[in-house]
Amino acid sequence: MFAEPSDREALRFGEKSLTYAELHQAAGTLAERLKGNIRVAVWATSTLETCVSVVAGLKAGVAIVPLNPKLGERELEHILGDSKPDLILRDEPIVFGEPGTFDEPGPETPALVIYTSGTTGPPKGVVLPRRSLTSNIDALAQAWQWTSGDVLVHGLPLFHVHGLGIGVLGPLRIGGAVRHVKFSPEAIGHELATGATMMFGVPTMYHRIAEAVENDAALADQFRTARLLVSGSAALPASDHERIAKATGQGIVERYGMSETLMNVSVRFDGDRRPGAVGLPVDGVDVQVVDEQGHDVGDGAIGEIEVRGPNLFLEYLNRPDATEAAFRDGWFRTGDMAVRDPDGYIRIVGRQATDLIKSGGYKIGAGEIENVLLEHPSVAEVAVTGEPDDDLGERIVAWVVPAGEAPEPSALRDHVAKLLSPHKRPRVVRYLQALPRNEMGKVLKRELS
Ligand code: MLC
Ligand code: AMP
Repeated sequence: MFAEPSDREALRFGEKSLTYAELHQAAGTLAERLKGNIRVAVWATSTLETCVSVVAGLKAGVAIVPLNPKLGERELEHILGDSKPDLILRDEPIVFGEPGTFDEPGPETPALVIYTSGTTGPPKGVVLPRRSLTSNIDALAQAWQWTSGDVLVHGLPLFHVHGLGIGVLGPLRIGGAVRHVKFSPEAIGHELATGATMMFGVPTMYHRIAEAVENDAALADQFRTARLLVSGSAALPASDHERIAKATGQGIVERYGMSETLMNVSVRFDGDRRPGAVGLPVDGVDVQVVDEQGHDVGDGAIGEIEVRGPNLFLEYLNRPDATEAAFRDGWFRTGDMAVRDPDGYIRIVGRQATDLIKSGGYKIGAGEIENVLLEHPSVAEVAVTGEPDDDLGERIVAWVVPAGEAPEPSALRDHVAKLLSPHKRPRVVRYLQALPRNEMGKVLKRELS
């Protein structure tokens, strides 16, 4: 699964780094302790220690459940209750003992359990087997001409497939390096100017880079030196794509993925970097764009994306009902709507569910926020929607019918941040006397804008 021990640098977080030899030694030492467990949760702080714990789990054939370090109490309780980890690690001290030898577990062995929001209810645990990761990283290496000579920089969180699945495990399999930074355009630019060759980011990060490089020629030059900038997790606005290309000469490569599928579609390194398009299916992955009956809609028409291939997850943990509902005739139904151009390029145009919000690249279910807001004593009724936002893509809006005197918006924001996660907090709170409803009593969210 991982590149062999050597003196090459594998990981760097600030001042701290590990070579491949050190990584194998540290992860091997911890793996001895983890052997025999089924699932181990890791508080996914942005640290070297988190990466070593994840690699140790994978060496030992244990499934890792990464936890957002800012997880609120309600969401944490759900994830621990659902995944029942045998152990929970947090910034586990790195010990250089024996690297040990470990048999490679079978390809269907669970590797990661990633919690992701749905339209209703609490997040579901996406169980990704080892072959999803290995096949997908290998396909991306080919698509992006990604080699052991590459040094990847990013500032993504380590509890999702973007930052962890491909942003850490990618370089560690390919044999290149990853440098992790606290995100700012300047921190990324500095790394690109001092040896990093490629960057991963969500569109919010590229929006902030676009703003920064337009006003700072020296920073723009740092981005100019990159071999490859990749965007994903949400749609990259064509305007930000063009602003960055103008200021830095870099055409951003966009790719489309999901927790359940890893990366399905991408622009190739030597492909046409067309703003608004995510490119072609990666090697080994079948993609179709279908109507409601599951028939291909043909080029130029809007349909739902369905996916098939070795990249797919095994199941939603403890949710056979949800797993079954996610597939049709062996194809995984993404819920994303797209158009295929005559040359096969895919353009994502939206998603089926109005109750799923993508904010800063995080997927957030309206239902989970509504449920916790209803627990607040000052909230009588509530509906949560996503509104277009230049920076976040979408911002979370809570439409509240107060019980008595209207609460401070900050009280409601803190309530959600504390029970769920800070990124799920409403950025805007609007008060109403009543929610628009149909005769059945269902809230008409499309009328809230
Ligand atoms: C603010 N903060 C609060 C708060 N208000 N904390 C508690 N309570 C409150 N009321 C804190 C935050 O915790 C944070 O702290 C800081 O204020 C700013 O938080 P934010 O406003 O949420 O950050 P923001 O500036 O919006 O972040 C932008 C961002 C972030 C782009 C850096 O959204 C991000 O990292 N996005 C990446 C998401 C991602 O990886 N998605 C991939 C999913 S996988 P502090 O200390 O943190 O500054 C997927 C599949 C695929 O989609 O295809 O890839
Ligand atoms: P998650 O469940 O957090 O893994 O988010 C997956 C979702 O992110 C997908 O279903 C898409 O809606 C969205 N997404 C990921 N990449 C892109 C992209 N390049 N363009 C548009 N949407 C994207």
